[in-house]
Amino acid sequence: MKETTEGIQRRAREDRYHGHDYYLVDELLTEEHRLAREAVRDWVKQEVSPIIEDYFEQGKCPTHLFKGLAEIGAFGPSLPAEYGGGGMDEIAYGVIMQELERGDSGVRSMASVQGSLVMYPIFKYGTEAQKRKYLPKLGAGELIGCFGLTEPDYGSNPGGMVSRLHDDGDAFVLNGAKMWITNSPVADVAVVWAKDDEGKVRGVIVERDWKGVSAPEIKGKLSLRASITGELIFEDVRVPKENVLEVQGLRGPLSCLSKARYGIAWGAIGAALDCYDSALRYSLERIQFDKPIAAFQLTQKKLAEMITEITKAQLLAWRLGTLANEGRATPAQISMAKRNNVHIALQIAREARQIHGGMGITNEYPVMRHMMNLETVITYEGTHDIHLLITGHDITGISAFK
Ligand code: TGC
Ligand code: FAD
Repeated sequence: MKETTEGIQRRAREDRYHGHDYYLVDELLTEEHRLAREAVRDWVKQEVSPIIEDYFEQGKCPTHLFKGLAEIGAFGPSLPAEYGGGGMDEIAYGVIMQELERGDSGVRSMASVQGSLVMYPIFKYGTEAQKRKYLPKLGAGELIGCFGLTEPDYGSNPGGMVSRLHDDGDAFVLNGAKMWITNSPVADVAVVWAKDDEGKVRGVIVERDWKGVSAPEIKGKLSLRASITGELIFEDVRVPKENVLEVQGLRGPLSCLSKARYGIAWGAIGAALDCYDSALRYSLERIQFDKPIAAFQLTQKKLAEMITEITKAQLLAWRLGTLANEGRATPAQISMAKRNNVHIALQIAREARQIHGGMGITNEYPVMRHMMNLETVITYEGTHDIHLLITGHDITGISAFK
């Protein structure tokens, strides 16, 4: 029986997502990966899908989800369990990010920042005392963290940063400002990168309630609206030396970015899958000229190209995951996957929106939200063009940044 437009609209907000696996990539996953994915998919259907459109519309971060994200093991899935992580491998980490971003890129961001940009640097470069003090609480969602690298005048070029750590005996005095910091207005701790008196980049753990720290929210975002973004302002903040991380140079923050970019390479496939899933279903249900629009060649071209790009991205992510598990994934390989997978996700979101016609611009369907979110994802953690230049540098040996 032909379904009415009203019927389609009523059912649109139900989360009827199921995964798509054209090349049977699932067979390359372990039982543990599949179990992790099912658990996160169920959680997203129960906790994220029913609320996300409203939070996005209101421009509010669903901060109540931090606890649930901790419970499903989304914070540092591949970090050791004794330090608050999930004790799983890099593919499990990727699969979890994919399911979260299937729900919303902002929710995936909540997990990426906490796990890869706050817990990871403390795990990798922290002293034992720092690890014991911060990691279990971060892993449990009892503390919220943020990562301060970008500055108002230094985005793609973080090496130019002007924030300063001045040595003052038993403490460093931190001055400067960070911009575009995910979670900063709600964070309890921040991993902050600034230059010391010798001009070397150093990382410090800063607590929100220390004197001289403020974190005003950045308003007016039309993308990633269900994620909270702010500044970090430091005015003569005394950072005890016990809160300094044991790494020097730009490779400190950039190595954390590698960890997070890897998660985004998987995550963006989730947003693409949700758009494809919605477009495929809509095209089979929507009747024009007495036929489902899926019967038209032009619609089939869009859908066929979507699943082709998704399949290629899934294989890229899986191979990257196996290399990461062996400790062989290079930063440039991660850049290639982040760039490609976010790019195809954004293209798929745009095509899916077309397939939904006018309904595609409403929040009855997830595609426009994903599309708007992906404009951030293609910019943060290194822009689309910066990742291209990283590949260019890697294959030619010549840096074209400067
Ligand atoms: P360059 O000379 O190339 O490198 C300096 C040192 O760092 C090493 N390195 C890396 N190490 C590990 N992982 C990586 N990905 C690395 N990339 C570089 C490099 O080997 C070198 O080490 P050493 O020991 O020889 O000193 O540095 P450069 O100044 O020329 O810059 C290179 C460039 C442009 C690629 C880099 O600055 C860059 O990636 N820029 C993009 C900035 C960026 O991605 N910012 C992201 C901010 S955080 C964010 O967006 C979070 S969003 C969170 C969310 O909500 O999900
Ligand atoms: P710019 O660096 O000014 O770039 C503008 C344009 O110039 C881009 O198209 C870029 O590709 C191009 N460009 C720059 N340099 C070159 C070059 N050498 N060659 C060719 N083209 C070039 N940062 C954090 O530290 N922590 C966070 O938690 C965080 N969260 C974020 C959340 C959101 C919602 C957003 C939007 C950003 C976030 N960022 C965060 C910052 C993000 O990483 C930066 O926005 C990004 O790195 C780009 O920097 P920029 O915005 O200053 O752009």
